[in-house]
Amino acid sequence: DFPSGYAGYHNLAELNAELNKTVANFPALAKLSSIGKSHEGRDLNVIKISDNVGTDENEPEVLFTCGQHAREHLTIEMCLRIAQRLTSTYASDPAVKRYVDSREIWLVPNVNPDGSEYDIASGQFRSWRKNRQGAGTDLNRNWDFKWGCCGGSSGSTGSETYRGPSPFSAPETQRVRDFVNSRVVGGKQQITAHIDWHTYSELVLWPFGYTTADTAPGLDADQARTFSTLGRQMAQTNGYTPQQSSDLYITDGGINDWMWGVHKIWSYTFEMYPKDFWGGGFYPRDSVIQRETTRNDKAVDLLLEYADCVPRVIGKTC
Ligand code: 0X9
Ligand code: CA
Ligand code: CA
Ligand code: ZN
Repeated sequence: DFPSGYAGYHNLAELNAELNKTVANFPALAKLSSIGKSHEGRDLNVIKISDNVGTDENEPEVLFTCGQHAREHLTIEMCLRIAQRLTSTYASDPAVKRYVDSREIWLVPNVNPDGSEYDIASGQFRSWRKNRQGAGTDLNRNWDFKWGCCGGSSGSTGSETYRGPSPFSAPETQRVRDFVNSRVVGGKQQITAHIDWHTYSELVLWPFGYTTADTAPGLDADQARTFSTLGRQMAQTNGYTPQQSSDLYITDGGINDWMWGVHKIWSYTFEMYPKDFWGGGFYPRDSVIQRETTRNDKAVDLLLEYADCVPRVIGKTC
């Protein structure tokens, strides 16, 4: 389990207990289900939050994914906060009520449960990043858009950025892929916006990651301007640094490139607290959880606000 100083973090059983509690307390707003199993057979849970949660309504859908990287435990707390805030403040916060009533919000609070449990199993952090299939695959290099194209991943099994033997070789990326594909209804992808949560560096990142070019086939100048305008607005609310993800470094097979390249979902990566290694790196103390998750409330609200038509942020209509 988590070492001392970290007991405020939720291990997988504790996370699931909290999600179950949320659903029990707000059955009209929250619904929990499994999108399938991890490599080691753990459930990959998704929680949906909306009014009339049992009905697939014609509302823009928004996705949040957490924990692709095992050691980035603060991101699990971020998804948990989003689920808890959108339900527990629904009755008291008119803005939250407006978002929950007019959007369908999906959270996959732990995309890599095998990895995160392995990271804490000995009682001392193992600094584990990948899933637990063989020597481990970096899930954020395993997505099938420009997979392995551009030197932004590794073909060596032992590497921290091992892309896997083939695109979607990891059951975890397969299951999230299938879920997102299942949200194409009547030929139209229902999910319009997405944040994939990571740590650390305090960054807001957007596609493409495979190329440093600002525009590319499937990403025109208006779309690039839309990504950067909303990215900068969100960064203004939390003090993170906004940039195209490839300005940090090239990645290929990443989740944002697939979400945008294949589904035209406005997909961001947030790299949370701390800014640097000296703030605790991947393992900041549990005392920062409340502050550093709350810090992103306004950015989350902005994404929900624009989810009906993200290009509205640059004055365009949909
Ligand atoms: O390398 C990653 O997958 C992400 N950083 S992390 O330290 N959490 O591993 C960043 C992904 C964003 N994409 C690019 N930088 N191209
Ligand atoms: Ca609804
Ligand atoms: Ca719907
Ligand atoms: Zn990460």
